[in-house]
Amino acid sequence: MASKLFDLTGRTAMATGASRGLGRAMAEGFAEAGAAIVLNDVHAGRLTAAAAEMRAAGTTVHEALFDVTDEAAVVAAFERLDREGIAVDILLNNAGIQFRRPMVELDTADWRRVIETNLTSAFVVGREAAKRMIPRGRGKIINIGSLTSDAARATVAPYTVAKGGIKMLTRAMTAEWAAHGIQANAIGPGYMLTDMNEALLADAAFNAWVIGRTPARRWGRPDELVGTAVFLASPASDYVNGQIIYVDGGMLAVL
Ligand code: GCO
Repeated sequence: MASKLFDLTGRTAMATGASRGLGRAMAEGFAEAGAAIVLNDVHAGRLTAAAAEMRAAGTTVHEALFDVTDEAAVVAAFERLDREGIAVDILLNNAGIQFRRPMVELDTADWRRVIETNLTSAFVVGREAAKRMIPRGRGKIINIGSLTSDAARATVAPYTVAKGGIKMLTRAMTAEWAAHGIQANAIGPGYMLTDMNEALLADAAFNAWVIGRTPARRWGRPDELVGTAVFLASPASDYVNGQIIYVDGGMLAVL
């Protein structure tokens, strides 16, 4: 019984910004559960290398090189998948950037860039995926939020606002698409050991703060998101809609 609940055999999952880090770990988790992968990144070299590594591990990988902030490129990528007969059953909206700067020193252009990459892209890619999921009467959309979907930290305002928007976009997707058999949910990772957080990890004071503020007393590993991601991508979550699940070592649960 359990094996069927979490089985992704026969399904295809698109993961954006997934040649490395959290997205790569979750894409590999989907593959482990049986899914074929449409692997997206904006960096050609990273995408090619990641696809080769995943194929070497036995995964069916379709490479999808596009910038999630380029609407025309997103639309063209889905039209290409249509032509190739590749249906996206599961969408992992993972692509995102971080930009740390106090608001009084923040250029509006940098604000816009973070909002576009971390939030607007999830709408655009989600819309293109949903257009194709609705006629099929089923689909899974997993948006990657953050602790900052619910709590703010100084110097990361555009990221915080975008990730708060991800939580509400997930609910907006639910409002419009749940009746069509699409389950849209989000994952809020805690402080994870990724390239994006390299500068934080190297900062002894910040590192001490994370360890002290996290009940689990440690940073999370990218692979620790896989169980939640596979759950939200699988039949096990067919009646779960509009939720954000924090995988954060308990940080948001305590003062
Ligand atoms: C930061 C970090 C965070 C984490 C993550 C926490 O600068 O505080 O980059 O944003 O990456 O989003 O959930």
